[in-house]
Amino acid sequence: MKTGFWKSISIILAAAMAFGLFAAMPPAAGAAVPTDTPFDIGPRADTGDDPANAIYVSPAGNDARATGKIDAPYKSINAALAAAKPGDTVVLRGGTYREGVNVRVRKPDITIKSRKGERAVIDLSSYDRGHDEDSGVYFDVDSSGGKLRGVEVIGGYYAVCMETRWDWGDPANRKGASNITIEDCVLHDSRHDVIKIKPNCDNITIRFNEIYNSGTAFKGGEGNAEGIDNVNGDNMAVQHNYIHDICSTAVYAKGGATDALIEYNRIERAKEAGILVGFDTSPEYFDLKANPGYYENIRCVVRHNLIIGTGLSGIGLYAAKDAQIYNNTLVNVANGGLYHSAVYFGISYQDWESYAGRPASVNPSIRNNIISQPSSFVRPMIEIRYANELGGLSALEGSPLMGDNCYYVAGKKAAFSDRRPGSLLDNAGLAAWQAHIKGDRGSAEADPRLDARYLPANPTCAGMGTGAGASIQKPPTTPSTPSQANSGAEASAYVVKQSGNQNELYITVTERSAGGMTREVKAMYKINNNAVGTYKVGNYRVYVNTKGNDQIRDCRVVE
Ligand SMILES: [Ca+2]
Ligand SMILES: [Ca+2]
Repeated sequence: MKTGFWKSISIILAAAMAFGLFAAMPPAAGAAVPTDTPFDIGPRADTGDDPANAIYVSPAGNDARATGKIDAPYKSINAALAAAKPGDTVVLRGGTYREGVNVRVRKPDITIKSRKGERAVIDLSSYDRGHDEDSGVYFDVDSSGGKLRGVEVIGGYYAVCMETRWDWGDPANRKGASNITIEDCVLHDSRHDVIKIKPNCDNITIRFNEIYNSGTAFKGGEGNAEGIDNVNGDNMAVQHNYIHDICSTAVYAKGGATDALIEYNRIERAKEAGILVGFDTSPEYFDLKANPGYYENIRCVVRHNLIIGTGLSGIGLYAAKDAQIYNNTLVNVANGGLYHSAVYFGISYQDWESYAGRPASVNPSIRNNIISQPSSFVRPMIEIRYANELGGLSALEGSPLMGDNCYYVAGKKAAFSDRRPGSLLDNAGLAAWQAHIKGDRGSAEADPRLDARYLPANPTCAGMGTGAGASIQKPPTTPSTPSQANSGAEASAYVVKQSGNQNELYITVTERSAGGMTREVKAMYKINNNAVGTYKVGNYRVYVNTKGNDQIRDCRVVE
């Protein structure tokens, strides 16, 4: 697909080559973030004012004479970090920093940020001798509470790495670097993963970044280099990022990662999958007290992502427990042709260890998604894998809870497959699939007619896909924790007047768990003046009375 992004890049490249400027061109610094996305992605310009305790660093600074004040900055970020106390902010002036080693954060609650209106670049594409394993920015085990904001990082083994005590040091303290926020950054051209989250690195928030070109170590060949690779880090939030041109999978959370929230990201051109809920992890990384069944992923929420152009599944589930996959839009996914389906149930092997668990995925909820595929697509929309190895491995236990999805393949019928011997279904149509799983009600096979911003123009798809309804909003400041145990649900609604007799009705159902956590399900319907009706919102039906044209006279969950 020739997107605006590629057009603009082509023009820049042509201009650069014509004028011989290519080598001297400054990094793009997020300029290539596409604007045809129905929610905000990529770095925000405002990195905040300098705090009173700022320690300044400048490429023109001098470590020997530095005070850290703005008129006597450090030259080296690591020298400033050595002088910093917990709670300090290291403010980087514009320009390129080549430390030759990790920028290594060893103390808690340190912020590293570009100065407002300036762009600092940490370039680790060349190394000091013997440091080619170093990352661009390395949050060491004692760096919890750290922040990285508004900085570009080029290269590194990982561009940004969170370190753990999982397998070394004091056995009474296995914690990793936690409560870290990476925001408004441009992170790219790492030799392996762009962002690495190791076990027990919990509460990592990654938002409003541009993340691209992983795996430069592989020089265009096959290799494992994710955009975001999370192995057993809990409560990760990945929000409003633009993640593109990834050498393997754009984002995965595996090894028993719990409560990840992955939302409002645009993922484009991943050679392998877009988002994997779980994958395949060596057994020694699992926390068997919290997760005795060796689930790769627990309670992940994947919603409102736009995923375009992946070689393997747009979204895959591997040994995933209680995953929720809703309101995502998938375009031209699983286009490699050989493996996976658009949404795929895969199998974990966990190193084939006799004691490992490799459970089937269980209790997934997949609803209100749009999958729009070109005529070149040859794989199923959904496939449940089965493997004969290790006594027989099923990718899913029971049937998935599904509904209100839109499936479309240009010029062809959508196909659905279940490879489990006890419930075989081979490339069947939607109606046969619905009968097979006794579900996926309310789903349609229809061209969503995605517009220039990937929103469905086909009214059959109202409430489906990313950006549906009133859900185009900023992310919460803290990741929400989803829960399966809903003790109640409340509905609210409002009307937006359109031309003539036409209105848009936005409905939100807020689920409350017994533990007090909340989760929202949203839908939008085109209605006429004074409409009264019952509307589907996720798995709920909500009665709304709009008598008085745009007034909400009554709004309640009826089932
Ligand atoms: Ca990896
Ligand atoms: Ca954990």
